[in-house]
Amino acid sequence: MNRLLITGFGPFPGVPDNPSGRLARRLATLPRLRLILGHRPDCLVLDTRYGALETHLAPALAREPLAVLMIGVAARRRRVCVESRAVNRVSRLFPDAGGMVGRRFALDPGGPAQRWSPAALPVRAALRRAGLAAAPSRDAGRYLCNASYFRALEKGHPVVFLHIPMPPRTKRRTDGGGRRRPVLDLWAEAFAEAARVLALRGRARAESAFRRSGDRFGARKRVSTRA
Ligand code: PCA
Repeated sequence: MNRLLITGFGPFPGVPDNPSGRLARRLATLPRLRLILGHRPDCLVLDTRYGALETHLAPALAREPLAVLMIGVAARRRRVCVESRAVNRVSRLFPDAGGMVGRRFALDPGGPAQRWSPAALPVRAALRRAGLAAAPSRDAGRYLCNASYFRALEKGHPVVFLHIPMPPRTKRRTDGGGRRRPVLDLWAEAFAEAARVLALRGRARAESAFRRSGDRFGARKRVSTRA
């Protein structure tokens, strides 16, 4: 059975402890999410290196996940942001965790200028239902988050990228029931609702692909009975 894939990132220059990797792991092991999905999602914490897109992200995408929920940190944002597009551009200024910068200005010189995620809108609605006032964004930057999103959107899987701010220093916030909770826990719970919505879209996509392949099979069968 195809599973949901959750990704986060490891450290990079200026961010020695990346909360997105921790949040991805926390979300992937959330018992409630396993219950909602009916399976334990896969989790991939990527090295923040351009090379990791080829060596780690591409093979995970080739295993045909049901859907992909991607998480990265954007230290200057104040709210969780739902990214609706990735652009075919890469920074040549900011080195990755291995000291490399983008070699060209385009991620894929033959590719489209941008890729949109149709799932961004329903995912933002899901986060809001879960009590998280996430903001929309059309700018995932020109660094690894944008590059990984551009790659993941290529094959038409339901994919959404969520940028999180740096968790506040106090690290605790009051939840709906008035309890003080670590911010990452609150985000993980809201992200579970986003994961549910993505997985539903993934199942609908898989079912329609299955139906289309059944139609083709039926058509072949009709031809061969007549012959
Ligand atoms: N944030 C960076 C890359 C890894 C991460 O967590 C970005 O916004 O591109």
